[in-house]
Amino acid sequence: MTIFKKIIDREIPADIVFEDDQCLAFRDISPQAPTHILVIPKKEISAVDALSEEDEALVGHIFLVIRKIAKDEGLSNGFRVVTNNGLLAGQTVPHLHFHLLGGRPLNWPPG
Ligand code: DGP
Repeated sequence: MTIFKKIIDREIPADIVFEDDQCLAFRDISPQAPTHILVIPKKEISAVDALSEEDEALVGHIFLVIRKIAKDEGLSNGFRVVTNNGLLAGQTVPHLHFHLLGGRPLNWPPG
């Protein structure tokens, strides 16, 4: 069981900003920008490369939730959505998550 599943199950606390039947959003414990929120499916999917066709609507739903949270956070001037997949990308928690980053200029390319 990952730490994110424990957050979903309320076994460990998190600063939750949004929840519905399919997903949960909470502030990252180690924020890299003034707004740094993780949006995760409640379904235990380890990473992008573990997605299957049945997850298509779920991922679309998560992006609409990201859009809503970005609005709520006042990120009208821009924001970034990042998903790390696997070792070389630096994924540390094997539960699919989308980083929503904003509130400062974001450099490109990323590291
Ligand atoms: P990644 O490197 O893409 O796997 O990002 C994992 C993120 O999860 C990282 O930015 C830190 C965050 N994180 C890890 N453990 C916790 C936790 O217990 N609570 C919260 N809120 N965030 C966590």
